[in-house]
Amino acid sequence: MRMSFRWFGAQDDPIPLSYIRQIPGVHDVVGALFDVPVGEVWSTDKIAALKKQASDADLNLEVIESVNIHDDIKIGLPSRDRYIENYRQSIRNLAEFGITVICYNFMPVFDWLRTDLNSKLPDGSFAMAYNDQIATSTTPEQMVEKTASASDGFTLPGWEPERLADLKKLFEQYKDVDEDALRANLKYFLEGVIPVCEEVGIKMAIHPDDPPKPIFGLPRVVKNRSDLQAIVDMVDSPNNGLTICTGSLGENPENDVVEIIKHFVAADRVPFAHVRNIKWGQNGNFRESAHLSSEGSLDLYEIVRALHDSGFEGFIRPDHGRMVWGETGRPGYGLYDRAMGATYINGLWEAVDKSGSPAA
Ligand SMILES: [Mn+2]
Repeated sequence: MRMSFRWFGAQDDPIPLSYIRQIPGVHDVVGALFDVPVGEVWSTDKIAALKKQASDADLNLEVIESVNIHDDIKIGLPSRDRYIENYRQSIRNLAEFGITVICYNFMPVFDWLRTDLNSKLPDGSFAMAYNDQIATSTTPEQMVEKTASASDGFTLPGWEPERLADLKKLFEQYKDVDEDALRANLKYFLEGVIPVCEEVGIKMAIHPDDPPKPIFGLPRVVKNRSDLQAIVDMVDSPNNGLTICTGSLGENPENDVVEIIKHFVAADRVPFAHVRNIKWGQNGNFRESAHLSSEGSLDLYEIVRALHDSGFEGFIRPDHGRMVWGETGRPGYGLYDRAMGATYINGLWEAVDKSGSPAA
């Protein structure tokens, strides 16, 4: 297991790499090029610069999150072939610089969705929350506006204003895309990129939908165990992998995250895991919580034990954290609570490892 930490780049992240380097046990940073428009090729110059920033801070950079997928690929428009060709080139370019894992998602239009980015918890900290009733009574336009105004001036991953500028047109384009069509378009994409990944040694790792259910009438195909199974079966290759995000999958109490981990890690399909907790409410509502088992609805000990005992050899990062100790910044991505999460997960891993559990 290698513990990592997400970083949004020198221009866009208030947390310097030198701080990340000081989190015990974190030697890997998860990065991306946020200034490359979705669909364009990631140039070797820009990748080289990112890699150098990491190595200058004494951090490894092997995981990219995300190389985003152009909506034309998800919709299945003829122009997808050009975007897939660009993606293949980005994979080749990333491999040249030692990248081994690419996290991505296949959610139409919107990436993750929360209805409150700054919900106050009983201990005075702030976390992101999802209320199903609010989500279903808000229009997509209102949601974009609401999310932008609550994000403390930061662009949130997946909520890039330029991509969401013409929501009406995007929704119109998706009107005939149901789950089967979206799944077929994902398969078409994977058939295009996995052979390149096999050639250059990169593992693709699809991130689950967050929340794991359809929103605004848009289809979602990465919601549960059977969706994940369908994806690994689309192209039968260890390079066609999954990012197990315990929070995203765990938002649906029907998803048995521990069982999902055991199954797909044993099948060698999990190069990357986001490990965090979630607190269930009523009627599909939830809020994010500290990573500790006792703070949420998921048992992080069982999650880490399942990863360890199944032989997980990939990267882990703590996922969204609360805002604590007066910190401000990009919602979900402050330094302190995520650093506590990394340390907690490292502690669980060490305990499991030394307790005589089967060796990883
Ligand atoms: Mn995640």
